[in-house]
Amino acid sequence: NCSPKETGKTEQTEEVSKFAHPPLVSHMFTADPSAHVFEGKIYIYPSHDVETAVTQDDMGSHFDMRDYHVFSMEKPGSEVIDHGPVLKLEDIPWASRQLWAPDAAQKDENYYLYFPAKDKNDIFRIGVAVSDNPAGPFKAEPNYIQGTFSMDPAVFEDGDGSHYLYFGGILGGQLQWFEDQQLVEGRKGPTDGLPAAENPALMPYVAKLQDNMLELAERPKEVIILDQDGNPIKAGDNNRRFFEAAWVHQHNGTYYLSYSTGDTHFIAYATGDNPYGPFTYQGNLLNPVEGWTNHHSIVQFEGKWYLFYHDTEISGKTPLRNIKMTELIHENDGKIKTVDPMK
Ligand code: FUB
Repeated sequence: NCSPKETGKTEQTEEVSKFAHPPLVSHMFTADPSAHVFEGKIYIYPSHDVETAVTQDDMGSHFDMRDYHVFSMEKPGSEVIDHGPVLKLEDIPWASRQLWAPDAAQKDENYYLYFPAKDKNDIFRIGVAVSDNPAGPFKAEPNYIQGTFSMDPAVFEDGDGSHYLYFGGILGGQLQWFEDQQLVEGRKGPTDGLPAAENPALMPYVAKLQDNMLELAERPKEVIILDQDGNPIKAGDNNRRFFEAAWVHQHNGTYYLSYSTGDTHFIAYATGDNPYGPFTYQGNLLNPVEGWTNHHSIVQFEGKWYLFYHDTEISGKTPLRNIKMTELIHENDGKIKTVDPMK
């Protein structure tokens, strides 16, 4: 890749990008893309990253998002439409700050936006907002979903029409501050309550949603991720243990739980035979992206599977991300071909 100066030529040469896929949105910063097919189109529900005066810390306070936009595309490769702000922090009665990674679901004539935010006590909870249109606007329920804690909600619709809410994330996600699903007094720092390296890692949680999609139908259960020997992945196994960004999809009768390994920056996946797990670790489906966080979703559209993810190609800064997509290949043996986000 030579510049005109080096070659002595004057004509413009095109920079060769080191990134494997282009940003989908470049007029604003977007991250944590949760994609779904609604009404025959691809809808994307991402976080809306913004510049902030809040100082960076180990709890992720600098991820200071204040609203959500919804995007749609007719099909992969077509124009990405920004449907504008669909839910704002000031319109969520129980929330105080940090609108992190959302997800959406549909039931009957309504669409539901599930989102994490810190409550008035600065504890992450998961809220829900409702619309009759996948492009919003969404109206928040007056309170967060009772029984939820931590962040990164993802809703999976099983073949029988049941919806399952997955959630949780460690460090900035505060999962380590809860024991038996209760907040432990005095835990304040990012590592307070983390298990010792030789103990089982903290796992995401799942609960079936009520028919009204606004409440949990049961007490959340831990989603256990096992190694190939049938033992829970250990807290010190940073290359494989759950950190945040749980996502579930089903392919050929197998349930796939994928998630970010956080400080080792992979999107790993594990397989099981039902939505509750246990799931057995299989490998990585996405290698580290540029930027610290890695967060994705997986959706099927017209017979092909797509991975949505983000990196920091546009800004070069971790809290100012841009969403991307690419095809995802399930191999004949059920494994997923690892995507490399860099060329
Ligand atoms: O966008 C804020 C947080 O960063 C998300 O909730 C995490 O999954 C990570 O992507």
